[in-house]
Amino acid sequence: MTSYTDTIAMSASRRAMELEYKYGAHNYKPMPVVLEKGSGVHVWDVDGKQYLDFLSAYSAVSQGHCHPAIVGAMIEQAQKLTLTSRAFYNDRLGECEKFLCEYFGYDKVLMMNSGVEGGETALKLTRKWAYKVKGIAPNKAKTVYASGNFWGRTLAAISASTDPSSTDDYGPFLPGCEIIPYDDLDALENILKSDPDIAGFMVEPIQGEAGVVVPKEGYLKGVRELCSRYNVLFIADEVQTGIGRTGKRLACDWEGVKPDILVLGKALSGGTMPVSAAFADDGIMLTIAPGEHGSTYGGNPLACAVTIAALRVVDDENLSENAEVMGRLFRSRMIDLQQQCSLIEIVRGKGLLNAIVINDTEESETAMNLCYRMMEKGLLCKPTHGNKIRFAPPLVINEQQMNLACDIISEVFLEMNGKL
Ligand code: IF1
Repeated sequence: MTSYTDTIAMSASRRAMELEYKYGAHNYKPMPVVLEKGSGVHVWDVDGKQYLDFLSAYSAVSQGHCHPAIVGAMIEQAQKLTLTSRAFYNDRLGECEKFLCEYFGYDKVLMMNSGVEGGETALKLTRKWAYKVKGIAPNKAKTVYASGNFWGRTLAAISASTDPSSTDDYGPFLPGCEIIPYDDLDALENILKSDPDIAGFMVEPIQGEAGVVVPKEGYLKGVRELCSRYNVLFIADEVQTGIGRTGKRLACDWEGVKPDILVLGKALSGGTMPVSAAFADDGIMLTIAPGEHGSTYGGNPLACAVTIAALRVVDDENLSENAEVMGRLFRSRMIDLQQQCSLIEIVRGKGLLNAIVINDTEESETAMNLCYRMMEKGLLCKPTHGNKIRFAPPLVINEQQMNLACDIISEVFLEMNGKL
């Protein structure tokens, strides 16, 4: 018998889902949970049930939900000045650009909004550099990408995609995109050696959407060396791997390489509002002249205030170091679980960007069923590409919370294992 309060709560959940279904585009199929509150590593649904958030909005909420220092900075700035456009100067953008350039070690930064706009900015910078510096013939510049890449949903981004769910029925595509296998330095050298029109190689230091694919040790060093040797820009898409997620400030820091163009997004604003950025030194960044690129909201005062606060939290709370320690705890617990559970094929990741590859086909429902069971037990995560489950909690997670999460994951996997 459903109690009165259950009926009300259920109607609140059902109402939210039905409204989205009736009035919203059907471009997502969310897990059946309706969230209304978040704090730190936790979120609560409309029934008041608490969950450990192990998706962190795909690594955007790295500082934890509604971090008081970030929200405080947002409220303070929101009561002063939120948007001026770039038609005029304001007192926050220059300060933020200085902070960002010193923090990440570049001459200049171009601030945008969504992560894909950061990628588009990197691609446009690469084109400008190709024609104005490298001397490639007009409209002949090409950019190389790795198969399995994901850098957003715009037509330029999907023109580089090898995933039919991103590309089907969206043609025609942008020309000038070349695809090589990920984590394959021979393939990269072959294409750079054979085609003088290559201007850039855009790559994720760890492929997130592809299922947290970690390349071999030395891959990033090899990319850096080959791009330098063949005068091609190394563009690192760190929208998902950046800002402490893999246990270092940037995933590229694990191999001590500096990309020519760095793209950041997501956690740059601590999950409060869309803020992205493309970083480059003057020889590349100054190829774009006034009026040749921009965005209404790019680098707005509110975004600047939030960005500085969000990055200060990463440093003040040692979130990169915590990601490294908590990530090792997670993978060690999952590898122990793997000894008792044939469902687990691979445990992989770096820092707090991890995934479990399920011992089943990509088409099977096993991964999704595991996620539903974990949701019932208070942990939110979601499969990527069928049989991989990504686990990416906020970097503020502590040992007690991580062990509780691993207990839930172990319970569900062992129960499901017994049933298969
Ligand atoms: C969705 C995926 C993750 C990204 C990398 C650029 C962007 C993303 C490495 C673009 C965005 C998001 C998009 C979001 C789900 C999520 C995602 F599943 F789509 F692929 F994280 F893996 N570079 N990733 O991961 O940033 O424009 O979205 O701000 O589209 O549902 P954005």
